[in-house]
This record gives sequence, C-alpha cells and structure tokens, in this order.
Amino acid sequence: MKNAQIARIFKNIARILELKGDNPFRIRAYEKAAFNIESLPEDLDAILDKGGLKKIPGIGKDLALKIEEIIKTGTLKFYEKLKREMPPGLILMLDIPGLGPRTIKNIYDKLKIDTIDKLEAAAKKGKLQSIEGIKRKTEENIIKGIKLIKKGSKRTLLYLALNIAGGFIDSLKGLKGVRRIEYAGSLRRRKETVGDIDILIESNNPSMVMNAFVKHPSVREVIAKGSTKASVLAGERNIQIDLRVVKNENFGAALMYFTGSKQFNIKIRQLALKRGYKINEYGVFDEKKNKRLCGKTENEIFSFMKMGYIPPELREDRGEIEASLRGSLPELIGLKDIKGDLHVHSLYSDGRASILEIVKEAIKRNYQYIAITDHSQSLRVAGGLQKKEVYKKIEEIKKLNKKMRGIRILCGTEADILGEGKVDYPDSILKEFDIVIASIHSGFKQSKEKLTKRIVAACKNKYVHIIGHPTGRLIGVRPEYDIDMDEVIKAARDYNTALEVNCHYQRLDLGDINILHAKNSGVKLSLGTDAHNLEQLDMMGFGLSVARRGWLEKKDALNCMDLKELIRWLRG
Ligand code: DGT
Ligand code: CA
Ligand code: CA
Ligand code: ZN
Repeated sequence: MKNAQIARIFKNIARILELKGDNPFRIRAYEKAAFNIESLPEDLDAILDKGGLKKIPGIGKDLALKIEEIIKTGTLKFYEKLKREMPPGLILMLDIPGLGPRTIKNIYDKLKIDTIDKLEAAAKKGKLQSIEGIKRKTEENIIKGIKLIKKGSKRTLLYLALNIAGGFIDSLKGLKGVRRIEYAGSLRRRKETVGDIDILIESNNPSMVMNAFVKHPSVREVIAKGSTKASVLAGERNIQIDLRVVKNENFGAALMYFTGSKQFNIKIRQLALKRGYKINEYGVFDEKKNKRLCGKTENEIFSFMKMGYIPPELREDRGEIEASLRGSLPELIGLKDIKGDLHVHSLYSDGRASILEIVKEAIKRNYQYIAITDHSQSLRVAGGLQKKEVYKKIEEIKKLNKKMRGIRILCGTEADILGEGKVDYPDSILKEFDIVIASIHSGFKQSKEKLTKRIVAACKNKYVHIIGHPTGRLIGVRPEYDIDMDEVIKAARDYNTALEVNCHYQRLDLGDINILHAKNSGVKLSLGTDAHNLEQLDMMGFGLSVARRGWLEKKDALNCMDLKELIRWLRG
C-alpha cells in the first residue's frame, strides 16, 4: 500500500465527515494527516515496522491504528462503512465553489442527484429551485462553478505541489551519488499554480536515481522511464513529476533550460545567437569553433552573457532580461526583510489562537510588530466583533503591550466594505484601531461599476489603511470579482491606501501582474497571512513568492518598514 493511497483514504474520510456535518476539528485532523502523509519521504510500511507512526506530525494514536489496519488488511473498516453512507459523486461536489455540504446533502436527499453531471443538468433545467435556499441565481453560479472545476482541476496550487515535491527531494537528496538536486519549471519560478513538477538532479549514477524515483511511496503510476529521464504520476491528485538527471558540467545549463519559462528561454537564446553563440540545455557553445564555453552553473551563463543573475521568479519575459542587461534588476523582497504580519485573526473573531499565542509566534519569527485584525460587526458568520468586544480587545492589547518586550501588537480590524462602500464601523470606532483593513466579503456578483465604486470609496475613507484581498479570487475555485483594477490602483495611489498581498495559498491576492502594476504606480503593498491558526502564520512565504514575481522590493512594502516608520505611516 502506497502512502498516496492512504492519504487519499484520509482525505475522503474528511470529505464524507464534512457531508455528514461532523465536528470541524475532527475533519481538519484527517485533512492534515493526509497532507502530511503525502510528503513523507519514506514508506509508511517501513515507518510502521520501526514503530514510528506516531512520530509523524498530525498522527496520534487513533490515526496510527488506522494506518496500521490499512497496511495489514489493505482496507479500513471505518472508511468502508462511511462510504456506504455517501455516494462518491457527492464527495466530488464539495469542490464546487459556493456549494456547501448541507446543500449537497439536501439535493441528494430530495432529488436523488448523486453525480456532478446530473447536478449540472438539473441546474440548467431550473430543477434545483425546489430546494430551500436555491434560486435561479444560485443555479447559474453552480453551473459556472462546475465549469470552473472541470477546467481548473488540471493545475495544482503551489503549496500542494511544493508539499509533494518536497517529499521527493527529501528522499532523493539522501541517496549516495546524488550531488545536487533542485526544483525546475514553474515550481522553481513559484508560479501560483503548476501544471507539472520538474526536478533536476546531478549524479554520476543516473540508473540508481531513476530506480529510487519510481519507487517513491507517493508514486501511483510510472508513465515513462529512460536512462536519464522519467515521468510519474504522484500523490492524491495524480500530479505529473518529470525528473532529469544530468552531469556536473551541464547542470547550470540544464537548470536554466528546465526552469524556463519557455518565453524566457526563447529570448535568451535569440540574444546569444545575435552574438554568435548557441545556448541549449547542455551549455553555451561557439558554433564556428565547435567549442563548449560554459554551463556548469547558471551564474557562469549569466556572466558570460554580461547579465546580472535573474532570480527564477522573474523569468517570464516581462522585461527582466532587458533590466538585467542594463544592470537595473530589482532587489527583490525576501523573508529577512519582513518585520511583521499585518493580517491575522484571533479568537476574538474566527481565528483559533489567542492573541498571546499569536504574539509568541511572532516573536519566534523575529517580527517587530503584529497586527491582530479580526472581522467587523456585520460579518456574524465569522464572529465579527460588536462594539463592546472591540473595546475589550483594545484593553487586552494595551495590557499585553505593557507586558511584552521587543514586539508591538497593533490592534486592528478587517472591516467589511458594505454595499454602498461604507466601512462596517462608525468613525468613532474606526479611529480607535491602530490599523484598519477594509475587505469585500459580500455582493461578489455586483456590476463592475458598483464593485469598483465600493473599493474606491473604502480607499477614500481616511481611517482605512489597507484594502484586503483586493480581487477576492480563490485560485481554481472562485474568479476575481469584476472590478476595474486601474481605477482601484489610481484611488489607492491618490488616497495613500495600501493594497494587500494576501498570502493565503488559495488567494495570493493581489497576484503577480497586479502587484507589478500597483508598484509601478507608486502604491504601497501590505503582506498579510490572513492566518486563522498558528501554523498559517507560515503562509508569509507564499505571499513573498507572489510578491517577488511581481518585482516587489523592500521599499514597496509596508511590512518592511520598521516599527517607528510604520506607525508614522499609519497615523499620517
Ligand atoms: P507548467 O508545468 O505548465 O506549470 O509550466 P513549466 O514552465 O514548468 O513548463 P514545463 O513543465 O512544460 O517545462 C519546464 C521547462 O522546460 C519550461 O519552463 C521551459 C522548458 N521547455 C519545455 N518545453 C520547451 C520548449 O518547447 N521550448 C523551450 N525553449 N523551452 C521549453
Ligand atoms: Ca512544470
Ligand atoms: Ca514538465
Ligand atoms: Zn477577508
């Protein structure tokens, strides 16, 4: 039994429990276990033999016993029983945006609809309206959502791909004879979604590497296996992984070639050709003299081309080659530049951690400040704070600030932008916060004009510092809402309001191109994890990836200011 299959069973259990309306913590435990198992560099069989199951993060006694049962019997009684209670089509329906488990169950109970195709047909005929809470508009959204998942399912979110790829890297890097190992392709460029995973290895024993690769516990199918190239399908999503093994002297050239992007490669080659050289995946060549000039490292190639080193995140042919030739590449923002997280939810609203717990994590990360930005009064489903609770929170933070050394807690809110562009607290309360994010959480389907007006109005509000997740997209699940980004950027610039780079792996909002556009217009960006629990504070890394792809520099981001400077900006 492969790890990938066991992960799939846990994932499915989580989904069935979701349909049954089970305890959210229990559901989350199964999801987390599945996620961790997928990236394990070692077979669960082997771990079981060593008695190490419970050492896997997220695996307690109960789950360890379940893993053991699956390995020993090939199945899990608990899962088989659950499956009999729920048709497989319903589980797939959970992926449809805006369609919750309760409604899915209702549709099934009342209309006997148990596949996505049947659901689509019924929505088209207007038959779902017999279900409570479903209107014509809901049906249209369901149809749109089905289209989106049918199209979007081919690409994988960056964080999932990194998790799977990390498991392979961990197990392969320990092999004798593996000298270097790197991600290539869109994963190395940290694109928000990847089509497939590319891995490059330097080794003088390719056949040994190939054998270990196809035997990795996450592999579900071997598509091709040659002497230096192999492709497999891996993990619960069956994502393709391409592996190439090259020699030391070719590594740099191969890494550059397989990192791409394709457009970047084409331009670099053209540039070389103009100068009388040829670049391919083996190196740089002088064709006339029939001589190889370099290619051991990427640096060698960039210097040969008289260019500065171009970070992988920039290699999209968006002007980086020209900038590099001119010596004017941006100095990209990095983790070391981040002085604090500006979007975190606590127990006060729908977060899972107390302010003190969050602050301790912030200290571990060497932050100078952390903004606790809970939801506002109208967002009752997410525990939005009523007036009285706001004052209680202000008091708690005041006390903590007196007690804690080396960190400043900013009392903030993520306030809703209401229907007409008003912010969800009166000025008398807004002015009490150190920091105010304003976000849209309702009316996604309004006209472009109306949505744009709402955000522009929020930018104008003198108490609003940041517009949260400005486009509202959920990658592969919900498209951006229809707004005029040029107008929003202009308003942000004119009223000195920052736009957020929401670091949540499913949002990454703004995305790379909008970040670049905002930066070039002189708008400040603010990185916030939108963390709802402690582990999500690590999502800063994803936000940094997308920020780097958007050419963001230290000077462009609020969170790179030190505390004094930030406070001055917030008050100014
Ligand atoms: P993906 O997988 O769709 O997210 O995007 P990539 O960029 O990872 O594309 P992939 O996996 O097809 O190929 C990896 C790299 O190999 C790509 O970024 C550049 C290079 N490459 C692949 N095919 C070609 C090609 O036809 N011409 C050139 N110049 N480079 C290519
Ligand atoms: Ca790829
Ligand atoms: Ca590939
Ligand atoms: Zn939000």
